[in-house]
Amino acid sequence: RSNQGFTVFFTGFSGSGKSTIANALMVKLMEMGGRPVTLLDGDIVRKNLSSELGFSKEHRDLNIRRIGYVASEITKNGGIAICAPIAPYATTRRAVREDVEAFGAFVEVHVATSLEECERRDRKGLYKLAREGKIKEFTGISDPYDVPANPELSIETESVDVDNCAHQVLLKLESMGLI
Ligand code: GGZ
Repeated sequence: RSNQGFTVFFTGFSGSGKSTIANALMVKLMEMGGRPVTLLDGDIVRKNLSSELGFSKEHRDLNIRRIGYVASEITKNGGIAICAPIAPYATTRRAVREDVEAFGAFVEVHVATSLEECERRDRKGLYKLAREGKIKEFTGISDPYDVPANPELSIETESVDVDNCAHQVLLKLESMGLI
C-alpha cells in the first residue's frame, strides 16, 4: 500500500449528494486504517474557515483556495483530505489541483446529479427560495456551474445508492495505486 498523501475533491450542485458520499467515503477510508482522514465539507468550512464569505465569484474563489491550501498541507504530510464544496469554477478547481499535485495526487470526483433532480429533491428548500429570488447568486439557478471536463471520476447518483457511490471512489483510488 502506498503512503503518499492525496486529496479527493468532490464537486457538484447543492443537494447533489456530495456531503453524503464524502461522509461514507471517510468512514470506509478510516476503517482501512493507516493515514489520517480529514473531511473538509462545504458547510463545515463555511462555518469555521470562511464565515465572513458570501457567494460572489471572488468569495467562492477565496473559499475554494482556502480549502485547496488546507488539502495541500494535509496531502504534503501524507494524509487524506476529502473536500466537498460546490466549487463551480473550472479555473479555480484547476488552481487547487495544481496546489495539491505539488505534494500528491488530486482526485476530482464530479457528483453528476442533474440540476433538475437536485431541485426536485430540494432537501433544504433552497431551490424554492432561489426561484423566488430570495437567495441571490444560487448555483444552477442564477449563478454558473462549469461542468468538469476531465474529472478522474464522474458519479451518477440517480440510480445508485450512497454506499455504491463511495465504493466507486474507492475502486478509483485503488486503480490509481493510492490505497
Ligand atoms: C450556492 C448556497 C448559496 C448560493 C447558500 N449558491 O446544500 P447546501 O446549502 O448545504 O450547500 C450549499 C452551500 C454552498 O457552499 P460552498 O462553500 O460549497 O460553495 S462554493 O464552493 O461555491 O464556495 C448551500 C448553501 O451553501 N448556499 N447560498 N447562493 N449555495
